[in-house]
Amino acid sequence: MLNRRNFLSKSTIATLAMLFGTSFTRKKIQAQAVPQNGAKSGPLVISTWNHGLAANEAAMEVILKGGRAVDAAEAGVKIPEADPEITSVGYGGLPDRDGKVTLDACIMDEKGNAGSVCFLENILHPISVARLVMDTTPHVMLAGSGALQFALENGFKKKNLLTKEAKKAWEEWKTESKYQPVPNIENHDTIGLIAIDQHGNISGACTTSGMAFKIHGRVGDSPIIGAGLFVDNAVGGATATGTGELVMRTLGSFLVVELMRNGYTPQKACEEAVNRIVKSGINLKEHQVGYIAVNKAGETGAFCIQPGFNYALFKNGENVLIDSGSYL
Ligand code: SD4
Repeated sequence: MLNRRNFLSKSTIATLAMLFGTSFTRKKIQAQAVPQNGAKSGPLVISTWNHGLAANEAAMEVILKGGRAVDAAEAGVKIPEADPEITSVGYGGLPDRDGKVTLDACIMDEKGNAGSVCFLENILHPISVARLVMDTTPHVMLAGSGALQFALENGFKKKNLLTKEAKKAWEEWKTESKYQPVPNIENHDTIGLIAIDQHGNISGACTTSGMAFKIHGRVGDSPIIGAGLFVDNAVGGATATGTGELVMRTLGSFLVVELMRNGYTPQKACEEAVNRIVKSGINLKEHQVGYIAVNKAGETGAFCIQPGFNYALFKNGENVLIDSGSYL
């Protein structure tokens, strides 16, 4: 299970590698991370939590090969989706209260196209199913058994996503069966990632196994376009993590992008989106919500309700983990 020590060791390794320039990839990246093709900013990848470091690496690799931001975003979030140690995304994710791992994911490209799946079971890469919904159907969102049927028809294979460790955690939870969201632990670790490619185009992806031990059938903010993720190539992109219900009620990522459209910096826009939640009068101590955002100029921002949220930023050849500012 992912814990604070893992958080530290992964980020420390990344930071050391960066400082001493031992990574060939990073040297190559440093040389190329400048605006090209008339873009307003250099390539950039920003994503939630410490697992964003590895996701950013995979995404930047795609960008530096000349790939589109949408391909980068998909490739990036596939890393935590496949990692069994990450108990809040894809394989290894903590199940719902019935012991089923159910997945939510969405993706948006630079043309405003969007694809999404929710309440999907037994598929290793829900983000790639969301991508296929976007690219090959007239729809935006497929749910549950319909999403699974669509995936299988398109060559995805069924996989049991419930690892031994996640099953054990569920069995322990069942002894009390008490649902109490706790901020900044494994049940609030969605990966949301926004990428800007060498052409200055912006795209994003968001994927999660959602709240641990949720009611079977519960869908969070992550697959909802405008809640868990929103991108407008003329303005910027934003993505959310945390208690999905609070993000859905305020359509948080759309709000952040609209605020940026109206002149807010990414930082101020994230702060205002958190303020909307704060003003609703919820018990702040019981919840975490974090936003990250980037605008067309490559300026970034992040804000959350309470300390503990961090994000990975790959910019100017450096991939670093940064602590977000918080309301509390
Ligand atoms: C959800 N927002 O399903 C997701 C959970 C999350 O980090 O963010 N985990 O509500």
